[in-house]
Amino acid sequence: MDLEFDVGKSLVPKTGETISGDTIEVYDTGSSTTVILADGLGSGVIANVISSLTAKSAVDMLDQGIDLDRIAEILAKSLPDVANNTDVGYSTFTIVQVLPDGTCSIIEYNNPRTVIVENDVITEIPRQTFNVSGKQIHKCHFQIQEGSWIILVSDGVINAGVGVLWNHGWGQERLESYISRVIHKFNAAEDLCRDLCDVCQTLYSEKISDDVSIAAILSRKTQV
Ligand SMILES: [Mn+2]
Repeated sequence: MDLEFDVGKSLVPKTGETISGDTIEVYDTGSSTTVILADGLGSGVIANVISSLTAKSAVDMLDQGIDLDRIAEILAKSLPDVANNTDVGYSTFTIVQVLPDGTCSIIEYNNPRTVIVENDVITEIPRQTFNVSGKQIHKCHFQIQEGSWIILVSDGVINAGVGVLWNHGWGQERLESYISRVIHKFNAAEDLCRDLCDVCQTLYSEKISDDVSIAAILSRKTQV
């Protein structure tokens, strides 16, 4: 069965900033769709430059035909260690690639866990962890079907409501249980991204303390 992918994205900068420090890039070749979400350390222009560089170099490498594992390795090697460099050129990233035959690959480096939804139910796919230049890279590889969702979020989503509603913010579990409650209402990726951003803004009580960004992929059967 051939699948096609509806991709949406939504970014809301930290309150007081005009530009998000997160970057989402979508790269579509017709034979694969890749979404990259990078979160640059800090906020505003400097964070944006760093996350753009990370996401755009991933796109450049895809364009050159370099495979995902190698791209993750190159990115991880080129990024500084956050523990040693407090403000220089650090970015996290998530890369999700889907193919028309349903093959899905996820690579995560220091971003929140990508949410996978199949038949409107959150699915846990175990990740394998690899060490690249002292950095922990998480990977998984699995098959999706028609109607599956893959949702990438920055930590600004997980932190929504921090110190206001909850000590540690919305959190991965509450985010996932929210998604599992509402996902059946959505049939466009953009609409889900916008809804999640709206919830984050509400949880932050309109004072967003970290860039919020969400990308979603919805698989559909190819219309013949
Ligand atoms: Mn962040």
